[in-house]
Amino acid sequence: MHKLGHTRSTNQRDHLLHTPDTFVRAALPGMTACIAIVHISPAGGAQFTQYTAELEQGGTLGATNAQRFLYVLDGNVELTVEGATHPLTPGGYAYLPPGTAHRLYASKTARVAVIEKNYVALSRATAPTVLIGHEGSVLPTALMGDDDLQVRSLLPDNPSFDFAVNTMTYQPGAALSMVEVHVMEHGLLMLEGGGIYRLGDQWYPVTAGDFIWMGPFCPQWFGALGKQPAKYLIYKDWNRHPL
Ligand code: UGY
Ligand code: MN
Repeated sequence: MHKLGHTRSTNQRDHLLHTPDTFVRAALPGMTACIAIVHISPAGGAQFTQYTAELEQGGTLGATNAQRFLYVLDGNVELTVEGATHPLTPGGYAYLPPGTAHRLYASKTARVAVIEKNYVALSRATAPTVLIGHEGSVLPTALMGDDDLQVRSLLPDNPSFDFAVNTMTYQPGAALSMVEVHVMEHGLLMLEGGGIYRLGDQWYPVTAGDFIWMGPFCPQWFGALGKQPAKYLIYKDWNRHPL
């Protein structure tokens, strides 16, 4: 049905709300039976790239020279790396250091959140090694003592990583305790539920399936609405000096 030019999507200097009605799909180099929805990239003002890869059964992702983080949203994939093949189900994730040879193959139709970032080295730390995990085995911590707001850090607390990826789960009515303004940027995919996101000077209703980019210093706040928990996957650059 025609929406007469209306959408919740908006592209502002310091934030982007990208809603499914505006997604445009295109294959990226090296993809087979796979298509990408690029949510944000350096062309949009970010220092990283995030896309959703939609794979048909038998589909594969292309290669990259950057670091790559994968989080399975739906379906089943197999990740072959360093001579072993790892089946990944929804909630399964992987971190691949820059230039790691690997193959992501969809054993069933699948959707995968993909984050790519050029690695910023530290003089006394080498790039991290391959990591494969499942969100279900990551212990949550309560954000600032609020048991209704649980954070799961999918990557280890280790300065060799130059980014972090977490999931955050809000019980209905839970909210960030403050408006955050910080140097890190975020890529955020709403996985479940919804609520109101403050970005800059605007308040946006958001729901599962939406993507948000927050640039450095973008004022941000979220409150969960509805009768089910709201949950999102959130990227941030991390562990590096701002200069
Ligand atoms: O990690 C964070 O900065 C997180 N609390 N931000 C957010 O949820 N918008
Ligand atoms: Mn934040």
